[in-house]
Amino acid sequence: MELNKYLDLSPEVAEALKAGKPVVALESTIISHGMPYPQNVETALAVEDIIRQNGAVPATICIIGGRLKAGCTKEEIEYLGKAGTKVTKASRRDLAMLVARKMDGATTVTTTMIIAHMAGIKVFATGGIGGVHRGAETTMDISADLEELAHTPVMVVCAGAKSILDLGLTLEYLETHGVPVIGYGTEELPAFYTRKSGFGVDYRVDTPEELAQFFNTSLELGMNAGILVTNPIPEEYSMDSAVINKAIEEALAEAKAQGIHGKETTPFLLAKVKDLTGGDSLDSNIQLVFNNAKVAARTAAAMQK
Ligand code: PSU
Ligand code: MN
Repeated sequence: MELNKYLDLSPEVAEALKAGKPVVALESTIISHGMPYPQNVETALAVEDIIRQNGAVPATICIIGGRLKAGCTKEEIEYLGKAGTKVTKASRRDLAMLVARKMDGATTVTTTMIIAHMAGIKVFATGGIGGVHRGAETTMDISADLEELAHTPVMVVCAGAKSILDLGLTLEYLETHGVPVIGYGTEELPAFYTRKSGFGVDYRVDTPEELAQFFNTSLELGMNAGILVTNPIPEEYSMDSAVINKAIEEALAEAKAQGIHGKETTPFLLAKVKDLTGGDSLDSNIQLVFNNAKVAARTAAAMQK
Protein backbone atom coordinates (compact mmCIF):
# COMPACT_ATOMS: atom_id res chain seq x y z
CA MET A 1 0.00 0.00 0.00
CA GLU A 2 1.27 3.43 -0.94
CA LEU A 3 1.65 5.55 2.20
CA ASN A 4 0.54 9.14 2.33
CA LYS A 5 3.62 11.28 1.67
CA TYR A 6 3.23 13.12 5.00
CA LEU A 7 2.94 9.95 7.08
CA ASP A 8 5.80 8.18 8.91
CA LEU A 9 5.35 4.75 10.46
CA SER A 10 7.77 3.72 13.19
CA PRO A 11 9.78 0.61 12.24
CA GLU A 12 7.81 -1.51 14.74
CA VAL A 13 4.44 -0.32 13.42
CA ALA A 14 5.49 -0.67 9.78
CA GLU A 15 6.66 -4.23 10.37
CA ALA A 16 3.49 -5.17 12.25
CA LEU A 17 1.15 -3.75 9.60
CA LYS A 18 3.09 -5.46 6.82
CA ALA A 19 2.91 -8.80 8.61
CA GLY A 20 -0.81 -8.41 9.36
CA LYS A 21 -0.19 -8.25 13.11
CA PRO A 22 -2.64 -6.38 15.36
CA VAL A 23 -1.91 -2.70 15.98
CA VAL A 24 -3.69 -0.31 18.36
CA ALA A 25 -3.61 3.47 17.87
CA LEU A 26 -3.26 5.85 20.85
CA GLU A 27 -3.89 9.60 20.91
CA SER A 28 -1.53 12.34 22.09
CA THR A 29 -3.90 15.11 23.24
CA ILE A 30 -4.45 12.99 26.34
CA ILE A 31 -0.67 13.29 26.88
CA SER A 32 -0.17 17.01 26.17
CA HIS A 33 -3.54 18.42 27.27
CA GLY A 34 -5.35 15.71 29.23
CA MET A 35 -2.99 14.93 32.11
CA PRO A 36 -0.21 16.72 34.01
CA TYR A 37 3.51 15.92 33.69
CA PRO A 38 5.00 13.46 34.63
CA GLN A 39 1.93 11.21 35.05
CA ASN A 40 1.06 11.82 31.39
CA VAL A 41 4.35 10.36 30.15
CA GLU A 42 4.33 7.48 32.66
CA THR A 43 0.78 6.63 31.63
CA ALA A 44 1.50 6.83 27.90
CA LEU A 45 4.45 4.45 28.24
CA ALA A 46 2.57 2.07 30.54
CA VAL A 47 -0.37 1.95 28.09
CA GLU A 48 2.03 0.91 25.33
CA ASP A 49 3.29 -1.93 27.54
CA ILE A 50 -0.24 -3.10 28.29
CA ILE A 51 -1.01 -3.23 24.59
CA ARG A 52 2.09 -5.34 23.96
CA GLN A 53 1.23 -7.67 26.87
CA ASN A 54 -2.19 -8.21 25.29
CA GLY A 55 -0.86 -9.24 21.92
CA ALA A 56 -0.78 -6.05 19.84
CA VAL A 57 1.66 -3.35 18.80
CA PRO A 58 1.00 0.20 20.10
CA ALA A 59 1.04 3.14 17.70
CA THR A 60 1.00 6.42 19.59
CA ILE A 61 -0.02 9.07 17.08
CA CYS A 62 1.11 12.70 16.93
CA ILE A 63 2.48 15.37 14.57
CA ILE A 64 6.14 16.37 14.83
CA GLY A 65 7.68 18.98 12.57
CA GLY A 66 4.77 18.60 10.19
CA ARG A 67 5.19 14.81 9.88
CA LEU A 68 2.23 12.62 10.83
CA LYS A 69 3.62 9.91 13.12
CA ALA A 70 2.08 6.51 13.70
CA GLY A 71 4.35 5.07 16.35
CA CYS A 72 6.32 7.45 18.58
CA THR A 73 9.67 6.97 20.24
CA LYS A 74 10.02 7.28 24.03
CA GLU A 75 11.76 10.62 23.42
CA GLU A 76 8.81 11.90 21.37
CA ILE A 77 6.36 10.88 24.10
CA GLU A 78 8.54 12.56 26.73
CA TYR A 79 8.64 15.71 24.59
CA LEU A 80 4.82 15.77 24.12
CA GLY A 81 4.30 15.32 27.85
CA LYS A 82 6.83 17.92 28.96
CA ALA A 83 5.79 20.56 26.42
CA GLY A 84 2.16 20.02 27.45
CA THR A 85 -0.22 22.71 26.28
CA LYS A 86 2.55 24.43 24.28
CA VAL A 87 1.89 21.71 21.70
CA THR A 88 -1.13 22.61 19.54
CA LYS A 89 -4.23 20.58 20.25
CA ALA A 90 -4.80 19.34 16.72
CA SER A 91 -8.28 18.66 15.46
CA ARG A 92 -9.39 18.10 11.84
CA ARG A 93 -9.34 21.81 10.96
CA ASP A 94 -5.69 22.11 12.13
CA LEU A 95 -4.17 19.16 10.31
CA ALA A 96 -3.23 20.68 6.94
CA MET A 97 -1.92 23.92 8.46
CA LEU A 98 0.31 22.11 10.97
CA VAL A 99 1.72 19.95 8.18
CA ALA A 100 2.19 22.89 5.78
CA ARG A 101 3.97 24.92 8.47
CA LYS A 102 5.97 21.91 9.72
CA MET A 103 4.62 22.34 13.23
CA ASP A 104 3.95 19.94 16.11
CA GLY A 105 0.50 18.77 17.14
CA ALA A 106 -1.10 16.64 19.83
CA THR A 107 -3.79 14.59 18.10
CA THR A 108 -7.33 14.45 19.47
CA VAL A 109 -9.64 11.49 18.95
CA THR A 110 -10.53 13.07 15.59
CA THR A 111 -7.04 13.42 14.16
CA THR A 112 -5.85 10.16 15.71
CA MET A 113 -8.67 8.42 13.81
CA ILE A 114 -7.70 10.20 10.57
CA ILE A 115 -4.03 9.25 10.87
CA ALA A 116 -4.77 5.70 12.08
CA HIS A 117 -6.97 5.17 9.05
CA MET A 118 -4.27 6.54 6.71
CA ALA A 119 -1.85 4.05 8.23
CA GLY A 120 -4.27 1.10 8.01
CA ILE A 121 -4.87 0.81 11.78
CA LYS A 122 -8.41 -0.22 12.69
CA VAL A 123 -8.56 -0.08 16.50
CA PHE A 124 -7.87 2.89 18.77
CA ALA A 125 -7.90 3.06 22.58
CA THR A 126 -8.32 6.22 24.63
CA GLY A 127 -9.93 7.53 27.83
CA GLY A 128 -12.93 9.63 26.89
CA ILE A 129 -14.22 11.17 23.69
CA GLY A 130 -15.48 14.67 23.06
CA GLY A 131 -19.23 15.12 22.63
CA VAL A 132 -22.12 17.53 22.76
CA HIS A 133 -21.48 20.05 25.53
CA ARG A 134 -24.09 21.07 28.05
CA GLY A 135 -25.78 24.18 26.72
CA ALA A 136 -24.92 23.25 23.12
CA GLU A 137 -28.39 24.34 22.06
CA THR A 138 -27.08 27.91 22.39
CA THR A 139 -23.25 27.56 22.19
CA MET A 140 -23.27 24.94 19.37
CA ASP A 141 -20.24 23.38 21.06
CA ILE A 142 -20.16 19.87 19.61
CA SER A 143 -16.85 18.01 19.42
CA ALA A 144 -15.48 17.17 15.99
CA ASP A 145 -14.91 13.67 17.42
CA LEU A 146 -18.57 12.80 16.80
CA GLU A 147 -18.43 13.80 13.14
CA GLU A 148 -15.22 11.83 12.67
CA LEU A 149 -16.79 8.69 14.13
CA ALA A 150 -19.51 9.08 11.50
CA HIS A 151 -17.04 9.17 8.60
CA THR A 152 -13.84 7.32 9.46
CA PRO A 153 -13.76 3.53 9.81
CA VAL A 154 -11.86 3.13 13.08
CA MET A 155 -13.13 1.46 16.27
CA VAL A 156 -12.70 3.76 19.26
CA VAL A 157 -12.55 2.08 22.66
CA CYS A 158 -13.25 4.55 25.47
CA ALA A 159 -14.82 4.66 28.95
CA GLY A 160 -17.83 6.62 27.74
CA ALA A 161 -17.94 10.38 28.01
CA LYS A 162 -17.58 12.66 31.00
CA SER A 163 -20.63 14.34 32.33
CA ILE A 164 -18.95 17.68 31.60
CA LEU A 165 -20.91 16.85 28.43
CA ASP A 166 -24.61 16.39 27.83
CA LEU A 167 -24.63 12.61 27.50
CA GLY A 168 -28.21 12.42 26.25
CA LEU A 169 -27.56 14.90 23.44
CA THR A 170 -24.28 13.14 22.62
CA LEU A 171 -26.16 9.87 22.11
CA GLU A 172 -28.80 11.63 19.98
CA TYR A 173 -26.07 13.10 17.77
CA LEU A 174 -24.38 9.72 17.35
CA GLU A 175 -27.71 8.13 16.47
CA THR A 176 -28.43 10.76 13.81
CA HIS A 177 -24.98 10.26 12.29
CA GLY A 178 -25.23 6.48 12.28
CA VAL A 179 -22.56 5.64 14.85
CA PRO A 180 -23.28 2.46 16.81
CA VAL A 181 -22.60 2.80 20.54
CA ILE A 182 -21.58 -0.51 22.05
CA GLY A 183 -21.48 -1.26 25.78
CA TYR A 184 -18.65 -3.62 26.65
CA GLY A 185 -20.18 -5.96 29.22
CA THR A 186 -22.92 -3.45 29.96
CA GLU A 187 -26.29 -2.20 28.72
CA GLU A 188 -25.67 1.24 30.17
CA LEU A 189 -23.45 4.00 28.82
CA PRO A 190 -20.59 4.47 31.28
CA ALA A 191 -19.80 8.06 32.30
CA PHE A 192 -16.00 7.83 32.40
CA TYR A 193 -15.39 8.17 36.19
CA THR A 194 -18.48 6.13 36.98
CA ARG A 195 -19.85 2.91 35.52
CA LYS A 196 -23.36 4.25 35.09
CA SER A 197 -24.99 7.27 33.44
CA GLY A 198 -28.67 6.46 33.33
CA PHE A 199 -28.52 6.19 29.50
CA GLY A 200 -28.66 2.96 27.53
CA VAL A 201 -26.27 1.89 24.76
CA ASP A 202 -27.38 0.51 21.38
CA TYR A 203 -25.89 -2.96 21.82
CA ARG A 204 -24.12 -4.90 24.51
CA VAL A 205 -21.10 -7.01 23.55
CA ASP A 206 -19.21 -9.21 26.02
CA THR A 207 -16.04 -10.41 24.35
CA PRO A 208 -13.20 -9.06 22.14
CA GLU A 209 -14.12 -11.76 19.59
CA GLU A 210 -17.68 -10.41 19.29
CA LEU A 211 -16.36 -6.85 18.93
CA ALA A 212 -13.98 -8.04 16.23
CA GLN A 213 -16.74 -9.85 14.36
CA PHE A 214 -19.01 -6.83 14.55
CA PHE A 215 -16.43 -4.33 13.31
CA ASN A 216 -15.13 -6.65 10.58
CA THR A 217 -18.73 -6.96 9.36
CA SER A 218 -19.13 -3.18 9.39
CA LEU A 219 -15.96 -2.85 7.28
CA GLU A 220 -17.04 -5.63 4.88
CA LEU A 221 -20.41 -3.93 4.44
CA GLY A 222 -18.58 -0.79 3.40
CA MET A 223 -20.22 1.26 6.14
CA ASN A 224 -17.17 3.51 6.03
CA ALA A 225 -17.81 4.67 9.57
CA GLY A 226 -16.44 4.23 13.03
CA ILE A 227 -17.97 2.47 16.00
CA LEU A 228 -17.82 3.57 19.59
CA VAL A 229 -17.07 0.96 22.24
CA THR A 230 -17.76 2.14 25.78
CA ASN A 231 -15.98 0.13 28.46
CA PRO A 232 -16.87 0.89 32.09
CA ILE A 233 -14.12 1.85 34.51
CA PRO A 234 -13.22 -1.11 36.77
CA GLU A 235 -15.38 -1.07 39.91
CA GLU A 236 -12.44 -0.60 42.29
CA TYR A 237 -11.36 2.63 40.57
CA SER A 238 -14.79 4.13 39.92
CA MET A 239 -15.62 7.36 41.73
CA ASP A 240 -18.50 8.39 43.92
CA SER A 241 -20.95 10.01 41.51
CA ALA A 242 -21.97 12.73 44.00
CA VAL A 243 -18.32 13.79 44.48
CA ILE A 244 -17.50 13.84 40.79
CA ASN A 245 -20.75 15.54 39.77
CA LYS A 246 -20.19 18.31 42.31
CA ALA A 247 -16.70 18.91 40.91
CA ILE A 248 -18.10 18.94 37.36
CA GLU A 249 -20.80 21.47 38.29
CA GLU A 250 -18.17 23.73 39.86
CA ALA A 251 -15.86 23.40 36.88
CA LEU A 252 -18.71 24.27 34.49
CA ALA A 253 -19.63 27.34 36.54
CA GLU A 254 -15.99 28.48 36.60
CA ALA A 255 -15.64 28.00 32.81
CA LYS A 256 -18.76 30.09 32.28
CA ALA A 257 -17.56 32.83 34.65
CA GLN A 258 -14.18 33.03 32.87
CA GLY A 259 -15.77 32.96 29.41
CA ILE A 260 -13.82 29.86 28.35
CA HIS A 261 -14.84 28.73 24.86
CA GLY A 262 -13.77 26.87 21.73
CA LYS A 263 -10.96 24.34 21.91
CA GLU A 264 -10.00 25.51 25.43
CA THR A 265 -13.26 24.30 26.97
CA THR A 266 -12.50 20.58 27.29
CA PRO A 267 -8.90 20.92 28.62
CA PHE A 268 -10.05 23.64 31.05
CA LEU A 269 -12.85 21.48 32.45
CA LEU A 270 -10.60 18.40 32.71
CA ALA A 271 -7.93 20.32 34.63
CA LYS A 272 -10.48 21.97 36.95
CA VAL A 273 -12.16 18.66 37.77
CA LYS A 274 -8.76 17.19 38.56
CA ASP A 275 -7.90 20.09 40.90
CA LEU A 276 -11.27 19.96 42.65
CA THR A 277 -11.06 16.23 43.36
CA GLY A 278 -7.53 16.45 44.71
CA GLY A 279 -6.05 14.12 42.11
CA ASP A 280 -8.42 11.19 42.74
CA SER A 281 -9.90 11.73 39.30
CA LEU A 282 -6.44 11.48 37.74
CA ASP A 283 -5.89 8.03 39.28
CA SER A 284 -9.25 6.89 37.95
CA ASN A 285 -8.48 8.40 34.57
CA ILE A 286 -5.20 6.46 34.33
CA GLN A 287 -6.78 3.16 35.34
CA LEU A 288 -9.62 3.39 32.85
CA VAL A 289 -7.18 4.06 30.01
CA PHE A 290 -5.27 0.89 30.97
CA ASN A 291 -8.54 -1.02 30.98
CA ASN A 292 -9.46 0.28 27.51
CA ALA A 293 -6.01 -0.55 26.14
CA LYS A 294 -6.46 -4.17 27.18
CA VAL A 295 -9.83 -4.53 25.44
CA ALA A 296 -8.56 -2.74 22.32
CA ALA A 297 -5.44 -4.93 22.05
CA ARG A 298 -7.42 -8.16 22.42
CA THR A 299 -9.98 -6.94 19.89
CA ALA A 300 -7.30 -5.93 17.39
CA ALA A 301 -5.78 -9.40 17.82
CA ALA A 302 -9.16 -11.07 17.27
CA MET A 303 -9.76 -8.98 14.13
CA GLN A 304 -6.62 -10.33 12.48
CA LYS A 305 -7.56 -13.99 13.10
N1 PSU B 1 -12.06 13.80 27.16
C1 PSU B 1 -11.30 13.30 28.14
N2 PSU B 1 -9.95 13.39 28.05
C2 PSU B 1 -9.34 13.96 26.97
C3 PSU B 1 -10.16 14.46 25.91
C4 PSU B 1 -11.51 14.37 26.05
O1 PSU B 1 -11.83 12.80 29.10
O2 PSU B 1 -8.09 14.04 26.92
C5 PSU B 1 -9.51 15.05 24.69
C6 PSU B 1 -9.49 14.04 23.53
O3 PSU B 1 -8.31 14.22 22.78
C7 PSU B 1 -10.70 14.45 22.71
C8 PSU B 1 -10.66 15.94 22.88
O4 PSU B 1 -10.63 14.07 21.35
O5 PSU B 1 -10.28 16.16 24.23
C9 PSU B 1 -11.98 16.60 22.58
O6 PSU B 1 -11.82 17.98 22.59
P1 PSU B 1 -13.03 18.91 22.11
O7 PSU B 1 -14.10 18.71 23.15
O8 PSU B 1 -12.46 20.29 22.09
O9 PSU B 1 -13.45 18.40 20.77
MN1 MN C 1 -15.67 22.18 21.40
